[in-house]
Order: sequence, then C-alpha cells, then structure tokens
Amino acid sequence: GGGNGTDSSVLTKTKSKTQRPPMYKVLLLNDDYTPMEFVVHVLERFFGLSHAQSFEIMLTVHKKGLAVVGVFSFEVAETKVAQVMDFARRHQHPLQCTMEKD
Ligand code: TYC
Repeated sequence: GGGNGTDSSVLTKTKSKTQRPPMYKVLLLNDDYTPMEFVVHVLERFFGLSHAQSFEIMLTVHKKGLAVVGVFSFEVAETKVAQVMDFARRHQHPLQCTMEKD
C-alpha cells in the first residue's frame, strides 16, 4: 500500500514534512524622482537595515531597476509594503514597493 501498512509486499515511506508558511519577497522599484536619501531613510526606518546596507540596496535599485529588500511572511510583507507606500504618498514621492511569492 501507500503508507507503512502491512498489506503489500513493497514498503513505501510516508515522509512527514513539517509545514512552513509561504514566504514573500518585498521589492523596491526605481523611479526618476524619489530622492536617494529618502529611499535610504525608508530602508532604515521600515526594514531595520543599517545606513550602509540601506545605501547599498538603494544604489542597486537605482542601477538595476529593482531589488529585493527582504523576505517575510505574508502578513509582515503586506504591512511593510503598506507602510512604505503610505510614507511615500504622504511625502509626495512616487516610490513603489511591492511583494511577490518567493
Ligand atoms: N532613481 C532615483 C534618483 O535618481 C533614486 C531612487 C532609488 C528612487 C531607489 C527609487 O527605489 C528607488 N533620484
């Protein structure tokens, strides 16, 4: 049989896989208008990154068009995207932040 029963001649293992939640990448997108210092501040403030890490990611986005800022559970990723989008909107910058399944 399929499990570890006694009915068939061939024994097959039923592997118990520990369930892990799906993870989501949070992405930052480049634009021509948001000031570099603003992006660095966003990364420090909402992602707990150091100034050096934040500057590095900001430059990657600036040069490549986008970068992964971090990988989080759905709920945490959703919250960070909303925080960044709201903060950018309040400061009238077109900065875009989004998420996708890892
Ligand atoms: N390209 C912007 C500029 O030249 C800087 C920038 C970097 C904007 C990263 C958005 O996610 C971004 N001022």
